[in-house]
Amino acid sequence: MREQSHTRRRRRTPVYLGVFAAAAVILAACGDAEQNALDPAGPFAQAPHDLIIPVAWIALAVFIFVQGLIILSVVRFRTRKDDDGSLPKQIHGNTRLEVIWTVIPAVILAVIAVPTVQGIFEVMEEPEDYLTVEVIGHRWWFEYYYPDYDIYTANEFAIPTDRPVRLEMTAADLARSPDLGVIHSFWVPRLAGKQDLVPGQTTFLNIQADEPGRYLGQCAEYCGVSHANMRIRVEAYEEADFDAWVEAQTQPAAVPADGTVEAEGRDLFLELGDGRLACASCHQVWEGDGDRAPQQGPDLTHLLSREEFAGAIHDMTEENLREWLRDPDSMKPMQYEVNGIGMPNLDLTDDELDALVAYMLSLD
Ligand code: HEC
Ligand SMILES: [Cu+2]
Repeated sequence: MREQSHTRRRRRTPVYLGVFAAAAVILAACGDAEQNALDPAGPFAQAPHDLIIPVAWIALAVFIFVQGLIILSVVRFRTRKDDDGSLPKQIHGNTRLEVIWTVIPAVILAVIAVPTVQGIFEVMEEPEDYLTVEVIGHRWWFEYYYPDYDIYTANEFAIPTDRPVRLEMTAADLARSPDLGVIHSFWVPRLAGKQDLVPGQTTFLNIQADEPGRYLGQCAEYCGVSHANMRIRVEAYEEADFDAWVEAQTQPAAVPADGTVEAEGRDLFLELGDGRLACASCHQVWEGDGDRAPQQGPDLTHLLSREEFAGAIHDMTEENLREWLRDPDSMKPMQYEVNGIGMPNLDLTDDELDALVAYMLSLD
């Protein structure tokens, strides 16, 4: 009997070793991550962080205590050579023990609940002197609107350092696009916790960065085929640099001079012909007339001011833009033909591609 269990255990050991090795490799990837909630960069990320750490220590103490007891009993009550094979003393229920192991965790949880609930209210509160940025979750990209400056942008957005920014968030619904309204979640771990974007509702999230720099995040609520291709980039600038960014973004797009290939691209952008949807029916390039307005696709007025496109998954290079216009689905699965979501393949000819890419590259 004992022999048998011994051989079985020996044969299984390599499997466990494999699992541990895999876990070690996967966990090693967690080091040096840019999306690291354990490396808060502002007060709204600091508050939850200051709770996570003591709670983790308490959890570690409980873990060591419980595992210690398990190891102790395994060693202390193991089968010995002189064992006569009889069953150990059978115990069914022990009221005192059960009360103890119910009351202690209940007390720990009750104590942790006090600063947790307090902290939730604190980070949700409307801060003083904040900047408002409206966030709309689309499949599969984030749109940003600054009501104070009438700026639209996508994927990447700028904030001033040392000033709270209050995000007023919702998700696109049928009123805005054929998006069919799904829930997304905004998560930039170094700036704040997660908050859902819900169609037809407004949710709020405060973020703030103490130091200038780039803070990365992504959609954290499964929202369809390109959920994993829906990233967030926050550029935090010192006040003067932020003002310069605002100044640049509020400028209308330059209209290319007549007779240039860029001007040809602009004509195609407004009117593609052959019954194809115009780019301008989904995208805006604001040239200074009237108000800017939300569209089905990202605002392209200052496309080149962003370093990445399509949910911030591709570098803003000529080759990438060309491939995007030639066959968007090859760059990011959207299945426009199936559900009308995302960017369609417009069967552009090589000449049309040349002109449109030149025009896109002029939108700085
Ligand atoms: C039916 C609507 C629609 C049409 C027509 C359309 N697009 Fe798009 N486009 C989109 C959507 C939606 C996205 C965002 C896709 C994503 O990132 O998930 C997009 C993304 C883009 C981007 C990347 C923008 C960024 O910052 O991420 C560029 C550039 C672009 N389109 C250019 C064009 C051009 C040029 C045309 C015309 C040849 C065109 N689009 C036609 C809907 C459209
Ligand atoms: Cu999403």
